[in-house]
Amino acid sequence: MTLTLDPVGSATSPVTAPTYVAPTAPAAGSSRNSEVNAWVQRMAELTGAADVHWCTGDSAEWTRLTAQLVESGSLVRLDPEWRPNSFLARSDPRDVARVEERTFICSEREEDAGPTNNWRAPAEMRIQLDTLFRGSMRGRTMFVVPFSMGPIGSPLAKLGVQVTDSPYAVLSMGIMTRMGTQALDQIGPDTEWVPAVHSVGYPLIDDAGVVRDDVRWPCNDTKYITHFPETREIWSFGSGYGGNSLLGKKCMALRIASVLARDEGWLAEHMLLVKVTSPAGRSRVLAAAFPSACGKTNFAMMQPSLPGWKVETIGDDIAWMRPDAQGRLRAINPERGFFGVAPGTGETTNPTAIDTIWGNTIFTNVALRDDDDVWWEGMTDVAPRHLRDWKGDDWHRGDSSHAAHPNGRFTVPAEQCPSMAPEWDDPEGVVVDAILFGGRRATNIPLVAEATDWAHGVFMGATISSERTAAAEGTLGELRHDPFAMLPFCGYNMADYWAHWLRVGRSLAHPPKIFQVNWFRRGADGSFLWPGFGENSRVVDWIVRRLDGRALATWTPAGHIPWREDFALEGTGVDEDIWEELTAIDTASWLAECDLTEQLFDRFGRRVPHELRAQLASLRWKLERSAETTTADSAAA
Ligand code: GTP
Ligand code: SPV
Ligand code: MN
Repeated sequence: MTLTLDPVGSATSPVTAPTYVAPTAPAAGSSRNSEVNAWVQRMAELTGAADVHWCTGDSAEWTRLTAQLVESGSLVRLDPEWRPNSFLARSDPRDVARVEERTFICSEREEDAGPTNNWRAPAEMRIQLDTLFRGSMRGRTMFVVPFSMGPIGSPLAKLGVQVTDSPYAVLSMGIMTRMGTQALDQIGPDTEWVPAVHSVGYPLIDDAGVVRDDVRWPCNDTKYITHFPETREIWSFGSGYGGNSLLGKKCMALRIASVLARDEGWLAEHMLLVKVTSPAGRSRVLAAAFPSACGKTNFAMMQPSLPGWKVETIGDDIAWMRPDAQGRLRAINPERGFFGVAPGTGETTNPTAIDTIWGNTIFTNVALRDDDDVWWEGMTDVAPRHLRDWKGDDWHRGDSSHAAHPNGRFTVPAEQCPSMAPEWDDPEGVVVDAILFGGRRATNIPLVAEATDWAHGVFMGATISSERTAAAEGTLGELRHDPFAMLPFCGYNMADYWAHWLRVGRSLAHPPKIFQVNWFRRGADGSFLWPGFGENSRVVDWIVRRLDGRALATWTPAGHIPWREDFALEGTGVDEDIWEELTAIDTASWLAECDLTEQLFDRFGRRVPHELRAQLASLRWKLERSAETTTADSAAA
């Protein structure tokens, strides 16, 4: 096969130096687990890496790697007074987001991947991967990155080892996971661990021994993000960006973990986790699934506008939830940092994130100010007069192009977030009281609705639709089904996943209540009807009072929505007319949506749980029979 040797940046002319010598085998024995050592050795041989470095995750390693990357031009050191120990990375413009079209689930049987995943036969993919990875790290260091998803030693945590030729991925994994010696020490001779192989696919020496210089952001036009659910392996080739390369995140903590969770009776979810405390001092934990770039980080760090409320952060992207001995759902955040969307993050929308990223942060694909700090759209109301944009080009205020890429991100340790709940790294996790499902919907979906029971809640999750964002390659704004916000992240057949959710619900003596929310409904003029952000605390207030049996609701075919007089609207500027628009359930468009749901279900054929077919039938029946009926009921249901 031929690698696409397609350089970016300037200094790329290859120099002929036929001095390539096969690397010597790495020192074995760095892990107590002999399989880890043997695998590392095999990967070094396969990739032809020049040397192997076992990462410790300590600060000396960070200092050395960042200095090397600054030296080579891959990172820009930000002004140490404004932004201490912080760096800007600019990616290849062709490598800026997850690549769903290039993401594969390689289960033995195609139907186990299901119609919403790309599938390849494992044997066929292995041949492909062998070709791609053979020699892919020539001239480079292969880093061995042991990591724990979840607090070290937690009964809910899982271990993995990533090998990678990207020092940027090493640094990012060091922020996003418990990485290095502490994780490696957890892997004993019989411990389960997930092998994760990553190469940017830009060797510095080709098959003929010709040497070439490195480039600022090495990657390859050929990309494969592949998962083997049966053997629990990850292989990722060609991209250095985000979820494509930080393999602990989407690949391990969602795609592989969802399979482990199915087999072991728990849930691996694309959800934020927050602890909310009412003015009366009672705390509750909410988990919420919103699709990529639809407000999880914002919600997780919310500064409530409602007096007396407190929101504390536990996680902003992934939750692992497991039934406990008391029949409650217990959750941990398996990550230890945030990989947050930068554009739109500002003093008014997310002041907590702004406080969090004071230093020790890697910024990717945002703009650089003349004083060596960062900027992006939405950080301040007025842009600086002059910037270097995310590609490194001159940018002037008023230019029509984006200064920051819409999927530009910050990578920062969770410990720096001032709103972290003390329980955020509790190895035992926290008990979840409510689950929210949301999407980016201009129409139809009300501000908030409560499911009548678990099965109805699962139906709400299964039927999430959302407008596409810049978090993945694809058509922006296009409305698509994104069940449970897991469309790109479920490692097996989505219909089986729905059945698993129903099963877990049945196993819980105290299941969380389920709600659907939508901050993104728009009026006739196209503007958002709901102010969002800190004002979402009003929805939290209603939800928590529902949990306590202290809030009034109106029955609709779509679930129970707030009784307006019992919803804290004062001060939002939302008047009665806007409220009507925000909460309207339009029969005709809901019936049309039922047809789309049926089409979605039909893609899965007989694997769709009958409970969900029954929910759809019941929804249609309710819409047809009782469109205009509204009755107040009390919460005590
Ligand atoms: P991933 O990290 O990609 O999984 O996404 P996320 O869900 O954490 O995304 P994030 O919180 O960074 O979402 C960012 C986008 O949502 C920005 O465009 C925000 O302006 C927008 N957003 C967040 N909360 C609200 C809200 O309450 N109302 C409105 N209108 N927009 C919001
Ligand atoms: C998402 O797209 O949902 C993310 C960013 O959280 S990435 O890690 O790149 O997948
Ligand atoms: Mn995400």
